[in-house]
Amino acid sequence: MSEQRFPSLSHWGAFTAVVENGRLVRCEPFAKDPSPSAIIDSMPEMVHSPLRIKRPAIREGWLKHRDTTQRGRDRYIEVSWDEALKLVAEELQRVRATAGDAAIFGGSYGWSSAGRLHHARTQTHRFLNAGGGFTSQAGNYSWGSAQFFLPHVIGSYAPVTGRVTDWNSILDHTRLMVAFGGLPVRNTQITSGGAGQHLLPSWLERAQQRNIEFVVISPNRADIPDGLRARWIPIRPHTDTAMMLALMHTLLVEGLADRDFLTRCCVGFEVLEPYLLGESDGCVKHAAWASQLCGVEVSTIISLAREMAGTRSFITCAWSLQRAHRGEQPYWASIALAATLGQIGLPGGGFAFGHASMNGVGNPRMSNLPAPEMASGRNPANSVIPVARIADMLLKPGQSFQFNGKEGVYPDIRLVYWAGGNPYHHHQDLNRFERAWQKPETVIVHDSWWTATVRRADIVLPATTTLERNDVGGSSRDRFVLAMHQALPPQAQARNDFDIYQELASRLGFESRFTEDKNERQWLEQIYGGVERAWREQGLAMPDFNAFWEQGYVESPEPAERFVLFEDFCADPEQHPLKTPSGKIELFSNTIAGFGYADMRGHPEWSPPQEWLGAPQAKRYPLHLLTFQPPDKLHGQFDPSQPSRRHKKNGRQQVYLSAQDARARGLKTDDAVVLFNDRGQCLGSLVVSEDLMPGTAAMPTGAWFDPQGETLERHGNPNVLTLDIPTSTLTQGTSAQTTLVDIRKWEGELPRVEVFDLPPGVAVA
Ligand SMILES: Nc1nc2c(c(=O)[nH]1)N[C@H]1C(S)=C(S)[C@@H](COP(=O)(O)OP(=O)(O)OC[C@H]3O[C@@H](n4cnc5c(=O)[nH]c(N)nc54)[C@H](O)[C@@H]3O)O[C@H]1N2
Ligand SMILES: Nc1nc2c(c(=O)[nH]1)N[C@H]1C(S)=C(S)[C@@H](COP(=O)(O)OP(=O)(O)OC[C@H]3O[C@@H](n4cnc5c(=O)[nH]c(N)nc54)[C@H](O)[C@@H]3O)O[C@H]1N2
Ligand SMILES: [Mo]
Repeated sequence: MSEQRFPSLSHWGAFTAVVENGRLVRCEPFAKDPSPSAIIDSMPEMVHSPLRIKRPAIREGWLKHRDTTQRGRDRYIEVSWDEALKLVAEELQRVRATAGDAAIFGGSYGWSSAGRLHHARTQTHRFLNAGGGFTSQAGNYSWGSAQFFLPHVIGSYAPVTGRVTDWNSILDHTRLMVAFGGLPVRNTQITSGGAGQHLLPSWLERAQQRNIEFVVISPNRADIPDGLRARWIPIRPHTDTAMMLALMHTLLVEGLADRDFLTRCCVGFEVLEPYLLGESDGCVKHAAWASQLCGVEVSTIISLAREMAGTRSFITCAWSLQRAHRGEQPYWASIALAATLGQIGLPGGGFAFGHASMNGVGNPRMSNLPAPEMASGRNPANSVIPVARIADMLLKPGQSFQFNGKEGVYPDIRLVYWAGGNPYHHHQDLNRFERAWQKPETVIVHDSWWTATVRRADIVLPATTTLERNDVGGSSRDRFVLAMHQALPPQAQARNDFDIYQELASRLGFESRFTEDKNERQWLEQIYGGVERAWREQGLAMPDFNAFWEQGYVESPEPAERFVLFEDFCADPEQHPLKTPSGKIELFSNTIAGFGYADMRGHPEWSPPQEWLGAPQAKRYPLHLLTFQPPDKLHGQFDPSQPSRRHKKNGRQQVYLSAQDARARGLKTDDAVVLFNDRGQCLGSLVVSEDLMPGTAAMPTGAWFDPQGETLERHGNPNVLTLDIPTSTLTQGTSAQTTLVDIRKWEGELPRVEVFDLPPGVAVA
């Protein structure tokens, strides 16, 4: 058969799927993408992987006697779709009838697909909503702390979603870009919903041509992308707040603070100022004070403050800074620092978040153009937990919790339903999570591959991949809407999540409520129609659905105007107030202070996180482990593929350590090592790095969880080590970056990694 070509899209970019004889043979990057991601090259291998789930399967212990303790250790029995769906329908009915709708946990957090119709999490919510409701999850692991925190300070969380001063404004006006957490281009391969273009490399190249200075403040010099001339200021993890406070202190005592801006556009500086000067707590936040904490030279802090005040400077903070215990503080402090500099609202000045956390941040794009969207409906059960509190919820039913000024109660979960996410990838302290995962009576998972979460489900349903169905995708950070043509028939017995839910809804008597009597094509037309209408209202010529589908994409023009965050507000705060209680930037928040939480005052402050290099535990575990995003894949997706395996040695995930720390432990590159703390141990393969600040270790996330016995993880999944506590009482985000460990050489034979074998009972063909 001759070659067939289909336009498609993933979170790592748009591409053409090339199919020969019913097999995906390669993915060619979208012609308009100047820097496509190599992750597309893993797709042929993964779509046809032996680790695909081929048939529905039921865990034996659960099937025979409703066991909940052997998840992850049991055999599977492959069954027909009819039998599997019958069990799922019965379980849903039973739990709703006996324990109530909120006893079903369907938060189903995770990245699913770029296509918006077949986005598994959305369909899970739609289905569970239509059936009576469920317990859901609020926020995300990405920037979930900022999401609930920033509205108190700046009236919105839009700047953390990517709606920040655009790169054109930076190119023309910024002279100095200060990046806390750096600009790791590897992360900008990805954007949620998928993009037509990857642009950060070209923005950085142009910035370089214009001699914009870059300062990267990070424990890891590898956060400076290849080819970028940048000054590296190594900093101890989690101490950015101290450095920011000292930068502010310097501005203040040297008469460089913009007092006009602080009074015109902010409230609360009268409380922050005495704190900086040490008048309110007896501790002056000068550079020498900060230097002790953050490890940055006094003179470096002072000269950076002067430099920032002396030129048009722009501050950006990686999302990782808020994925940490007290992660709100560096964000609040960076806003306060930018306010003290008085350049917020000026072209190329002020602050932003996540310039290299995701593709498209600061990408110029016309406002008011929605990306394709699919609604999930209303949840009648009205039960929600903060996303990262899942283990607490399962372990402590009935216990109350605080969240953003309100009290909630953890529901008693009997059934967990997950499609499109991988909690054994994303959650912290996985040994604790293993205990929590035994609590529910029934766990149902749809996925395409036998991931660690699937291996801990009672009922496993095989889902199609993106290439096996039609869809529409796109991101609010990108100018393209992209058609996703079905390139392959469903593999083995896989079904679309939508079709699985339709069939279940039919068995449960609410099919029309779920489908709204629309098939795939009608839904795609509706999703596209939403975009089409909004774009036309902005005066854009939009093709109709058929023409769009034929062409494969539509592209909105580059905006004529530059976007500068808070330009209107800063020009006239009375006319264009922020949506904060005061209408201004809140450097002191009465709302936050009014919550009375012990772990958060009303203004940005240095307050040590539970684990960091200055904590008492650092005597036992003297390395701060940073778990960065994997360069060769998205989270745990495609971990079995060759490109991902190439970043492992002896099958173990690589872990980076400074030469000094490696020497002190007698370790060298390629040594098998074990990382450990009181929560667990995982194996890794050592890489001695010239880039890491002593006292830190770095390991990417993404290795499929593969435990042996009670605490050893064989493969290199750092989430057996991470701390499962909230960022704060206020936002309850994940503290994934807050982790102390030590590392030693692994003695003896390396256990085999087994997570890439099919589980017992599952047939190969
Ligand atoms: N230590 C540490 N942990 C972290 C982080 C960190 O920085 N450090 N980062 C956190 C962050 S920011 C995030 S966003 C999370 C990510 O966590 P997740 O989003 O849960 O991770 P993924 O591996 O992307 O999981 C998505 C799953 O959906 C499946 N899937 C994809 N498409 C479909 C589909 O169409 N149907 C079905 N049924 N399934 C599908 C994939 O196969 C995959 O198993 O991890 C978090 N965890
Ligand atoms: N290739 C690839 N790209 C991805 C993803 C992926 O899985 N793969 N995931 C995507 C997702 S869902 C998200 S949310 C984003 C996340 O985007 P980020 O949160 O920005 O990504 P990270 O890699 O966790 O962190 C960026 C850098 O911050 C530095 N850092 C960590 N802690 C500190 C600190 O306390 N202080 C300072 N100054 N620096 C610190 C680390 O050295 C790290 O390399 O990435 C997205 N991009
Ligand atoms: Mo994320």
